[in-house]
Amino acid sequence: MTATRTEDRYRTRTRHRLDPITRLEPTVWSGVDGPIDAATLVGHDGRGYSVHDGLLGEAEVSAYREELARLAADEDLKTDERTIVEPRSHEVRSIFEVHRISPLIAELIDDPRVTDRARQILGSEVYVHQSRVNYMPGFQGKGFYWHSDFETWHAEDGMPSPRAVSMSIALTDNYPFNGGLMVMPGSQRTFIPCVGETPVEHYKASLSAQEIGVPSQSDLTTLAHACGIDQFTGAAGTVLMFDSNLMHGSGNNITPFPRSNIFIVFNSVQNLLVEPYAAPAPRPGFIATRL
Ligand code: 6CS
Ligand code: FE
Repeated sequence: MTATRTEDRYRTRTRHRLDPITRLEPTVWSGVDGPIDAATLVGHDGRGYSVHDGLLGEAEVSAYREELARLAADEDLKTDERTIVEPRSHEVRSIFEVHRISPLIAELIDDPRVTDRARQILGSEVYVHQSRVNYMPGFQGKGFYWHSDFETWHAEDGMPSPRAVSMSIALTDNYPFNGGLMVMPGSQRTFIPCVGETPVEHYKASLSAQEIGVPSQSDLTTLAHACGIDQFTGAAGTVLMFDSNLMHGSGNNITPFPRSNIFIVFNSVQNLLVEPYAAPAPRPGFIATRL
């Protein structure tokens, strides 16, 4: 039974523009110790993201890379609704709920190197809100326009507060030129409302190319001047942890070098989904886990 909504402190998807909202919640919650050292934690609190080099070893990375190739070649998965293909090449772009599809990737969810970091940042017990593998293939990988994940998870999944953290586990080297993630450091402290009502079954379009729930160019310009833009780079095995409300996006990948990752979102058990704040109906469970 989904809990009913309380007041909406992060109104979005309105007909007219609303001013940016200063976030009330911390970026790093206190109360739970873990493997992240104090300096990294301070950096994450300020910038809204942190880079964890070499979290996975080479042998693990190649095992996950082989798993991604196996999943992409699985004929049944190609027609599964959890599989998103690239708009033009129809190559596999993402596979959602991958922790329930792949026993190997499911092991990551219980790996203390992963889950203890999420508990430490969120200051509570956590659960998987969403998991996916992104292939970002060479030559044809399409990027994602600027957005805040929390804006979508609040509007369409009913996530009350930005008390969730994403972990992007690089399975290939992330260079500045192969569709690497760009982030606006510190932008997690400002919620940017978006104009435009959420269409019915919006996810069927947005997971390929999101047009509703993206900030205006003027709000993005103001935010970029205030925060700057960092480009995430890192070798395979590096983990990027970033706040649910961090403004981020990625360019297309026209190089021969794929940018594949495993993407796991942990939500705090103190932040369970309620009714969507700005959508006709909740998105399916394979995109947003409803406990
Ligand atoms: O809508 C979502 O939940 C997904 N969309 C993007 C572009 N990033 C976050 C998330 O995986
Ligand atoms: Fe995103």
